[in-house]
Order: sequence, then C-alpha cells, then structure tokens
Amino acid sequence: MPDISALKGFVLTEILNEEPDRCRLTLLGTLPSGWSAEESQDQPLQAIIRIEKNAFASEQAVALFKDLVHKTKLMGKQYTWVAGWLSFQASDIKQPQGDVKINVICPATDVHVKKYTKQKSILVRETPELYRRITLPFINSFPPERTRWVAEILAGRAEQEKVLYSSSECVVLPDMKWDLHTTESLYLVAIAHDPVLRSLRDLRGDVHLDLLKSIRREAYRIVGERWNIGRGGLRMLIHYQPSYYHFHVHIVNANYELAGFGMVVGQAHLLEDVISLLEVNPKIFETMTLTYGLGEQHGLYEQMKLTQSEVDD
Ligand code: M7G
Repeated sequence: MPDISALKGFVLTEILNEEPDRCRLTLLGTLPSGWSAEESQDQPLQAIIRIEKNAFASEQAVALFKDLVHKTKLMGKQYTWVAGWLSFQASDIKQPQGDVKINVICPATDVHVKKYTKQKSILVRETPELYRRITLPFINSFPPERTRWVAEILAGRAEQEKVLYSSSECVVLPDMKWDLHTTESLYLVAIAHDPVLRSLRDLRGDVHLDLLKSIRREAYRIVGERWNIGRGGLRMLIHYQPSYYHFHVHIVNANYELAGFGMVVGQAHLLEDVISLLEVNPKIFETMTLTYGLGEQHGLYEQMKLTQSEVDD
C-alpha cells in the first residue's frame, strides 16, 4: 500500500490542466520513491495528482472555508484516491465523501501524462481497414502492465471490498471516478473477464450478446437494490477509443451529465444501442466505419490524421 504521508514530498513540475468549471486541477510532478514499495529504485517517481472538489453538502457550508487538514481512505496501488475534508469541523460532521477527492497516479507513464494534458481534438473516421492497419497494432503495443489494475481486480487481489457483483463473465464495482457516496453522480464499471475482448470493435452478436445483456440486467438489479434507481435511471456507455483495452462498460446515473466526462458523442456508445446494432447485424463492429474524437497527444493522432484523405466522402 502506498504511504499517504509521502504526498507531502510531492514536487510540482507542471500544471497539466486547470478545469475551474469542474473544480479540478491536474498536476504533474514527482513523489519520493517511498511512495510505492514495489518500485525499488531511489529515484523520485513521476506522478500525476488530480485534485477535485466533491459536491458540497449544505450542512458543511461554513466549515468549507477552512484549509484541508484531514485525509482518509486509501485505495488501489498505482491508482490511489483519497477523500479529504477542508477542516476538522467538517470531518467531525463525518460527511463520508469528504469535501475533495484526490486522485494519485504513481508511477505515471508518458501515456498517462498525455491523456491528462489539455489538448485540442479532431474527429477521425476509422474504416475497418484503418482499424486493422493502424489501431490494432497500437492496441497490441501496450504492455500488460497498462491493464494490471484490471487483472488485479479480476484475480481478486484488488478492490475486493468494493465488488458489487462477480460472475464467470464479468465483475461490477465502483469506478475510480466516483466518490463512493453521492448517488447523483453514481459511477460504476463492469469489467468483462475475457482478455481477448478489448474494445467495441471486437464485439460480435453471436458471441457477446449474452454478456452485454447480463451486464445491463445486473447493473439495474444492483442499483435498484442499493440505491433505489429504477429502469431508465442509468446511462451505460462503451468508449471508443477507450483508455484501457480490456472490455468494460461505464454505468452512470442517467442524471449525471457532466460535459466532457466521457459522455461526448464521438467517444461514448450507449450499451442499449450497441445491443440493438448487434441484434440487427452480428458483425456490424467488424464492418462499419467508426468516427471518434482524438486529442493531439493521443498515440493514434498523427497516423490517423494523415490517413483521413483515404476515407471516402
Ligand atoms: P476507459 O473508457 O478505458 O477510459 O474507462 P477513460 O478513463 O478515458 O474513461 C476506464 C474506466 O476505468 C474509467 O472510467 C476509469 O475511471 C476507471 N478506472 C481506471 N482505473 C485505473 C481504475 C481503478 O484502478 N479502479 C477502478 N475501480 N476504476 C478504474
């Protein structure tokens, strides 16, 4: 487990992104090597820290003006997120989600740095041929460490106390984006066990419809039992391109529509639509052209941009 007191040794290199509308700041810097027991070298470790405000609770309004003095909750290894309170008075109220959520990625790879850096985007059209020629080799180039957090969850070694549902097909648990308490911003993730299934492109009607329908069914059962959210109360999404090429479905409160929070057209595909499309044509994702946004720091950006003139108008 990372030593949370090592956060005091964080040295700022650069502000990667400022998002005042979302009360969020993303910092790049280093943490002392003691942060992670798994990294044996003495060098400081590159780290990304995102600090973001949680929803304000009205009872805490006065206490919120004090400085952050207390932190609790520690989860994950490379990915850690903690809840913090802006004053002792506020923590006395025991508002469980805290005032701020602090995400730490350490060690942070260059791919992480690029992902979190503010950047301009373009929309690209990916034909099946461009998928095979450019995207597939890109996906295959990721080392297994990239999705180690997924493997750890599926193997029962990480975040087990949070798992809401587990079967031979998939595991459902709270997403790192959620503060674990605020129902209005409820955000879960369903992760498929099958390591061969990496993205929307791999879905086939004759093989995967049962999996997708069981994710939809179990998601509604869980949120109905635990949070009293009924049918139609969830927005279930599949990202293309995703950040992690191990198939998963985002399960979000339907009333949580924060712009840019992975819900934009050109990245998010509704699970419901994906199921319907596969029912109409089981091979649709093998054969259709998919259009999506790519940030200029994305690993596919340069190559995809160059090939766009090949795509028919
Ligand atoms: P994505 O579509 O691949 O990328 O989704 P995105 O981050 O651009 O949305 C991966 C999802 O997994 C995201 O919603 C992440 O917040 C979530 N996630 C990532 N990590 C590293 C973890 C983790 O360690 N634990 C949990 N519970 N969720 C994670």
